[in-house]
Amino acid sequence: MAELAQSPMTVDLDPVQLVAPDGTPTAEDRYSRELPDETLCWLYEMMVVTRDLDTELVNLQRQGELALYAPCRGQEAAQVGATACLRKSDWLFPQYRELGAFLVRGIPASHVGAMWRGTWHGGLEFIKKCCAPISIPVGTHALHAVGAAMAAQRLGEDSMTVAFLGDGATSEGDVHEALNVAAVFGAPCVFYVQNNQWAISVPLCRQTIAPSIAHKAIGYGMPGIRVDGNDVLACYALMAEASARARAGGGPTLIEAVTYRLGPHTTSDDPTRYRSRDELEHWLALDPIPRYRAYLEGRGLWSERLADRVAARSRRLCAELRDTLFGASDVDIDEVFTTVYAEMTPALEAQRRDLRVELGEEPR
Ligand SMILES: Cc1ncc(C[n+]2csc(CCOP(=O)(O)OP(=O)(O)O)c2C)c(N)n1
Ligand SMILES: [Mg+2]
Repeated sequence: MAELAQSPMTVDLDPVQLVAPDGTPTAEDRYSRELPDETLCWLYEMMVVTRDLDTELVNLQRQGELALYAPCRGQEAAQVGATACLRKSDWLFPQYRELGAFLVRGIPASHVGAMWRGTWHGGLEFIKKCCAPISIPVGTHALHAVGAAMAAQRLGEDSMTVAFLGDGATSEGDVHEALNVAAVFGAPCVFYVQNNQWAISVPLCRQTIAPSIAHKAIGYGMPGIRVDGNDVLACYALMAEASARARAGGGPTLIEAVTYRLGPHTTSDDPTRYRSRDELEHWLALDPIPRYRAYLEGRGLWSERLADRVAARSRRLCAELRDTLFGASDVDIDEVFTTVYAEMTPALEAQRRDLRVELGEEPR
């Protein structure tokens, strides 16, 4: 069990940045940018593919094919970087906006689509891909991530868990409890907060008046660090460090990835009602994809051939997404009732009958 934190903890307000917005390497020398060339190109590929599939999912919603969708445009670096450095046995506990993390983990976009279409209420290949179902109730999954981390600890496994949280989620009681218990028991869990500046229409300044979200780590007695969430290599490096610490028994870390949601909260939202054009312009100039492309160009790794290959893969994956979604059979509505308990309760039985009557499958 953890001792009381002895050394005074500090959190730097300046986010760690390895690649400047113009694509040049920064002077930061505490973390490495050195990855194999193919990994550097793969990170680019995953960010572009994430953006293209995200756009396709928005379009599918606009065409009436999905009930709702929460786009991740602008957060590709934060999601791809933080997931790409993990092992496949590390568990992901997503909020609901983590398309980039799912794709890096090898979960097809059609699984995400089926969830938002309402034709599948299962997880995202839960066990096979070590990925929990998305959590619409904000922040509740932070507790699950800590519980799973503590289970791994007790089983003597060397896996760790990641709780993907938003800035808004940090105001939830569940997240406080998760952070505290993780610190006390040294749980191998990383709390990865994508601070995208907004929780629907509530700005960060109405969420907290702490110097930063990462500063809250001090109160829990765990390391807290801010990273430029639009810098894929910085997100990779910080998660690599925090996950290695967790696996080695060094306990949890709170990472605040400073980023921006370029699109609406969900397809039901109109962000022009609550944020300014100037703010959007500011963040558009910090778009993670052109920045990383410029970095690859500087290293002689970007080529038209790479761009063409990535575009072709995106097109193929978008077509696959549409074909799989449209080709799927209708959902078996019984599953909603039969998969809750080992034996159905009388209340569920009654609800099932009501629904069947409403659908005209049983007489009134
Ligand atoms: C417990 C709970 N309270 C409120 C909501 C409504 N709600 C849905 S998303 C959201 C904002 C969450 O913001 P944040 O954690 O910053 O994540 P983001 O959407 O920005 O990725 C709210 C308040 C909810 N789903 N669950
Ligand atoms: Mg947010």
